Amino acid sequence: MPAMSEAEIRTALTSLPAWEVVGGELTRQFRFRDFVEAFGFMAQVAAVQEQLDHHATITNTWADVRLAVSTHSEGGITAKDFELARRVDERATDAR
Ligand code: H2B
Repeated sequence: MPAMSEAEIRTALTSLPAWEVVGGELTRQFRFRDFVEAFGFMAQVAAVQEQLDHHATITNTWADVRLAVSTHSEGGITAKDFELARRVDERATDAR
């Protein structure tokens, strides 16, 4: 799964409006009602990551969760990062 070009990334981002590219990674910030909701979400993200064998950097402060993902083996953003983002968004219904 090769790294995507900037044009390919721009196109893919149109279907994931909450995500943006920061520092060469696909990123999104989530805000939940409290830490318990944030942690429950992170547990779901962990399961998705294991299913896909693809892992984001997860940063948590109380009700805030930030995900940042790129494909290390390709040195860039690939379709697999976007697949993870889509699967995560399905589980973030309580986020804003
Ligand atoms: N996650 C991410 N984000 N990039 C990778 O290249 C990657 C990964 N590689 N998770 C996987 C695991 C690899 O190390 C295993 C052995 O498949």
